Amino acid sequence: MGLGIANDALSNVDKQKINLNEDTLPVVIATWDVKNATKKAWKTMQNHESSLDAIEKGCMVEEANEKGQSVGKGGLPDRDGNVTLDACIMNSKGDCGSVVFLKNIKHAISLARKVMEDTPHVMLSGIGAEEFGYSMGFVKEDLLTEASKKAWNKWKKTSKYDPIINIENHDTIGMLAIDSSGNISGGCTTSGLAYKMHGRVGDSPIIGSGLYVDNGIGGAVATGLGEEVVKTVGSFLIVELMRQGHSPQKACEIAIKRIVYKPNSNYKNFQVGYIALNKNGDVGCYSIQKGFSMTKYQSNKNVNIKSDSYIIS
Ligand code: SD4
Repeated sequence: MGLGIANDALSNVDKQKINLNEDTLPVVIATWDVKNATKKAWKTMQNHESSLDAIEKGCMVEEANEKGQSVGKGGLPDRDGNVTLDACIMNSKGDCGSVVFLKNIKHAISLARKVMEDTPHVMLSGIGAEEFGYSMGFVKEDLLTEASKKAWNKWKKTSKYDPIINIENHDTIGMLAIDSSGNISGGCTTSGLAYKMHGRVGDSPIIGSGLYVDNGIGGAVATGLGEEVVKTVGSFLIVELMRQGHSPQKACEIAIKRIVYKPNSNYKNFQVGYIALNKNGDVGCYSIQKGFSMTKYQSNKNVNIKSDSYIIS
């Protein structure tokens, strides 16, 4: 692998150094079972669009899917009934954009891209992010669906904040893609943890925690209890482990163990899952609890792969 190569358009020499196998590209992977999203992303790259376009379009599929109660429209609200979204995106040049605590705009991933491309900043929050969205032509809409309102009303009977492990096997969507030019991009979008405190922001929009991409090395994304990912800067850690020569699989395993082995870690009570992709198109995934999975679209095959986990029983 070409450790430390951080370029955008790779020369043939660089391609040789990193064993880039164009026969197996493009590749897209995503957290959980999201075949419609990976299909959209892969077809976008087949259409000679960039990995960045693939990430945006792939993530948008889940943001628009009202049945998914952890992303975009239909996401479960905070404890006061507000649906607030977090998202970030990173391109192969190392640029990134992020929105946090965003209300009323469904496609948080697209707004994160606008922050990256059309502002001098990396992160916009709350009302500022929302107003920027309207100025860019995004539409205001109520993100709380009847189904999510019903779930919130039910939750209010006990009001017990207890993040659910592996919510409906389809959670925050984190996605990584490498296009046929060998350029890597990534994105992450979520409505965060259900019934969180108003204003809470998780790992998903935080570059280095929920997502990190280094075009010379690879990328990683996280899902699960964001507070625990932030404490170990999980995605950056995985990319740095790959830089040191670890495979994506091994890097994900080491990053999960970093959480598990923390003093007084109560890892048995929460889930964190990572997926990673390196410059060769090799992939990996690992989680604390059973039940996590990754979807991979490569060589015309769109498959959901069950993740190994630290806890096996
Ligand atoms: C968060 N990591 O807000 C996200 C949400 C998630 O399982 O992945 N939930 O902490």
